[in-house]
Parts: sequence; structure tokens; C-alpha cells
Amino acid sequence: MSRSTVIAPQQSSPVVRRHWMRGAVAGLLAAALVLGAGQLVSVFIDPASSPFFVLGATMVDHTPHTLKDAAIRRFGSNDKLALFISMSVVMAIGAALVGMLERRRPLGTPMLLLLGGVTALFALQRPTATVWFVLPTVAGIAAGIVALRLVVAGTPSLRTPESANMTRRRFLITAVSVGALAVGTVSAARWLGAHLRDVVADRARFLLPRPLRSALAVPPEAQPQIAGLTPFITPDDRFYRVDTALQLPALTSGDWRLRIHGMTDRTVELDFDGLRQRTAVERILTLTCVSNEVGGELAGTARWLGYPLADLLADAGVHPDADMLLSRSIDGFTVGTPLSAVLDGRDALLVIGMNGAPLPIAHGYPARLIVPGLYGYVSATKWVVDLEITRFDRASAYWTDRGWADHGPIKTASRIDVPAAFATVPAGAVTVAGVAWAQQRGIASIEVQVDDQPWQPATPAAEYSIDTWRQWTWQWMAEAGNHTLRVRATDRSGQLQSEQRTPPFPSGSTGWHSRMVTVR
Ligand SMILES: Nc1nc2c(c(=O)[nH]1)N[C@H]1C(S)=C(S)[C@@H](COP(=O)(O)O)O[C@H]1N2
Ligand SMILES: [Mo]
Repeated sequence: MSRSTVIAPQQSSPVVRRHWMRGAVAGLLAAALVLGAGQLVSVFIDPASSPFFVLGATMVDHTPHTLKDAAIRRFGSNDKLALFISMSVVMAIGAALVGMLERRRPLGTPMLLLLGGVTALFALQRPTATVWFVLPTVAGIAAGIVALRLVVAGTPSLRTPESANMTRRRFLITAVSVGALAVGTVSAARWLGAHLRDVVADRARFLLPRPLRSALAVPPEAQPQIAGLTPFITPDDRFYRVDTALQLPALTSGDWRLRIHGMTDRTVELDFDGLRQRTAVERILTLTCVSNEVGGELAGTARWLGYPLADLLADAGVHPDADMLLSRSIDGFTVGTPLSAVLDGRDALLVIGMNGAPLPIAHGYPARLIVPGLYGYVSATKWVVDLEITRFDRASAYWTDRGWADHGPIKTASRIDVPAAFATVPAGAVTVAGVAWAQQRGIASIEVQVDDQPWQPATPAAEYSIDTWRQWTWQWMAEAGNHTLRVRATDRSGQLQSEQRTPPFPSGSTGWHSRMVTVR
């Protein structure tokens, strides 16, 4: 009787199962090393060239245009976490399969090569890519193939019988070594990444210039003190964040340059030394995202310190037939802003400070744009490094390429903050309060409706400016039962906020916010 008949296992024998398991472990470890080694090499090229980032960013950019769901399309912070988790799960499953196949027959290697080729192609498509962007993927895949072979060679074979103990030891040793190497490369990449471009330390050292005059103080009459009402100035940690960046750009103030070019008399290049020669201004402005749903939280007000954009553009000499300011972020994200909005005298700023401190990194450190009256996707470029003067019939930008409106003026909106949704309140006098905004036009009046009763005028808080939101309150003599509260605002042009419910895509949501409340 030959040995193989003794060993040849049945389909579901523990030996076979262990083989598959070990193949899967080999695949997972190899994948970890692909990502770790790729990450490490990317530190020396560009953080945006790491294979994991390349795959994630490619997915973000190619989310189908037909997906109208703003929550999926705007890639706020939660969406990013969801993306990372789903990507990791898909990769882990794929890696386990690759490892199992490699156990059987060396199919894992060609699969890794194929995957590497595709990732390298994606890397070259990144907006800031150079040919060097393929290097992290190539290095990662090479390390991964070696690791896969080593660990698989360390697993017991079905054909060459060895003592079970010996193969087990060999498998464990190679597996643990490759695992340690993967952890080591990731840690080294993180440490080097933080120390080579230490943007956190750079921001901590950054000295904010003093504005000629501080922003007008917010008078108490503009900010009623009511528990649960949105504060007039949004603290940084409560300020919404929306961007496509899977990895925050690490741009130090020393490396920052702003190029102003295109349909201009001359090209201007600015750095922080140049900026510091200029006079800074400070303004309180409300920023709003086009993805905000009726009653949503994607709006915030901050004290912004910066430089009037119109002055910067004047230095370059804007040609009269231009109508678009195409701004670009260090990560390749682009925004097209109507030049008229930048030049008509409103507070369109190149911003470097937020609420008395340098811009938080997530909000665009070291510099971003803010143009009141326009949604963020057509005005508020973070990590801005390039301003091109051009025309709407020649250029388009990140979100307009994906079907969103070319021009994004902010629509009048109002929101009930108090009482909270589905709150139960005692019958009698109840304070209802909220915010309303219509930047550049200003809020003239706010009305509240209970169920189907006539609309009642609410009391607007003092108006800080037409570019900031306006708080409002209303005293309700609440009677027991379930009630629906509704709010609507009228802007200073006399236009009543649209009642028609429309989704954020393609030019901002409309509709009256309502809230159900139980009175006891
Ligand atoms: N570089 C970059 N800038 C960007 C974006 C982005 O994705 N990348 N998103 C824009 C959008 S859609 C909005 S609403 C604002 C949000 O600014 P915030 O995150 O500081 O609130 O930033 C704008 N600037
Ligand atoms: Mo946005």
C-alpha cells in the first residue's frame, strides 16, 4: 500500500480543513504586507500613492453618477469610515481566497500580479500622480508575493508527508515573521509619515497675523440663550466636515504656494511671506453644504481670518472675458466659482484662520477659500494651491463633472432645533427655536405653524449680517396631544422659502422643516 493512500484525506477531514485555513492565513498576511510595504514606500513619494489609498480614492471618484443619494455622494467623515471598513472586508476575503488558491496550485501569484497591475494603473490616474506613483504598489506586490510563497511553503503539503509537528512549527515561524514584518512596515510608515511632513507641529507653530480690525462682536441680541438652540458661532469640533479626502493632505505652511494664472495679465505666485505683507481681515460667515437635507446639520458659522480674494486676483490682472475662478486643492479636488461672486464686493476670502486659530487641518490648513452665498462645492476649496482664471464654457470641476449644478447659490433654509425631534413637553408655554439662513440675501422673517393652524410670526434674533444665519424663537401655548411644528423663512428680497420638497441633487434641497412633538 502506498503512503498516499494512507494520507489521502476525505473531503472534510481536519487535515484538509487545516490546509485551507493555513492558505487563508497566508493570503491575509501577504495582503497585510502588500499594504504595509506599499504604505512605507509611499511615504517617500506622496501619501496619495499608497495602494490602499489609491483603491479607496478610485472608488470614491467613481461612485456611479446615477446615485442621487447625497449621503453616499458627499463622502463626509462617516462615509469614509464605512468605505474603509467595507474595503478592508472585501480585501480580506480576496486575500484569503488568493492564499487558498496558492496552496492548491500557484494561482495566487498571478492574481496578485493582476491586482497590482490594476492598482498601478489607478495610481497613475490620481490627480497629483507622477510615474513614481506606481512604485509603492510594485514594491508592495513584490513583498506580498515573496511572503505568500514563504508562508505557503511553510504549510504542510498533502503530498510530501512530514511529521505534523515539524510542518506546524515551520508554518507558525514563517507566519509570525511575515505578520511582524507587516506590522513593522505599517508602524514605520506612520512614524516616518508624521515626522517627514509634520503638519501638526507646523500648525502648532503657525502665528496667525492680526487683522486690521477684528470681526464685529456678536451682540447678545443675535444669540438667544436657549438650551438646545444651535450656538451662533459653531465650535470647531462641532463644525461639519465634508470632503473627498480619504487622507488629510499634509501641507505645511512652508511648503504652501498659491499660483494665480490663466486668463490674467501675469502669473502670480504667493507664499506665506508674501501673504504676511498684506492686510488680513476677519469676518463671521456661515458656510453651507449643498448636500444638506431639509432640517440637516451641514451648515456652520465661524470667524474666518483671511485676505480678500479680489485684491489677490487684481494683482494678476483678470481678463474681462473670464467668468470662472477654477481653484484646485493640493489633493487634486477642483471647484469652479463664478468670478462675479468673487469680484462683486462680498467677503470672498483666502482664509488662513478659523475662530481665532490657524485653520484646523480637516478644514483646510494652511489655506482655503470662503465665498459667502455659495454652497461649499462651488466656493470653499480647502488646502487650496492653485487659482486659475478661466471660463465656464472651457472648464468644469469635481462635482459639476458629476452632474451637480454649475452655479450653486445657497437656497433659503430654516430649521427647528428646539424642542428636539419626538420630544415630550409639558402643556403650557413652550419655547420653540431654531436657525434660518439665506446668505447674501439675508433673512427677513420666520413663521411657525402648528398642525394646520394659521402661520404665526416667530421672533427673529438680531441680524448679524446677511451672510450669517439668524436665530429665531417662538412662544407656543401648547395643548395636550401630538403636534407637528413647521417652519418657513422669507428672505430680504421678499421671496418665501420654497415649500416643494426636493433632494440635494443637483442644486440643493428645498422644503419646509417639520418636527413632531408630544405635549402632556
Ligand atoms: N479640497 C477640498 N475642498 C473642499 C471639498 C473637498 O472635497 N475637497 N469639499 C467642499 C464642500 S462640498 C464643502 S460643503 C466644504 C466643507 O467645508 P468644511 O469641511 O470645512 O465644513 O468644503 C469644500 N471644499
Ligand atoms: Mo458640500
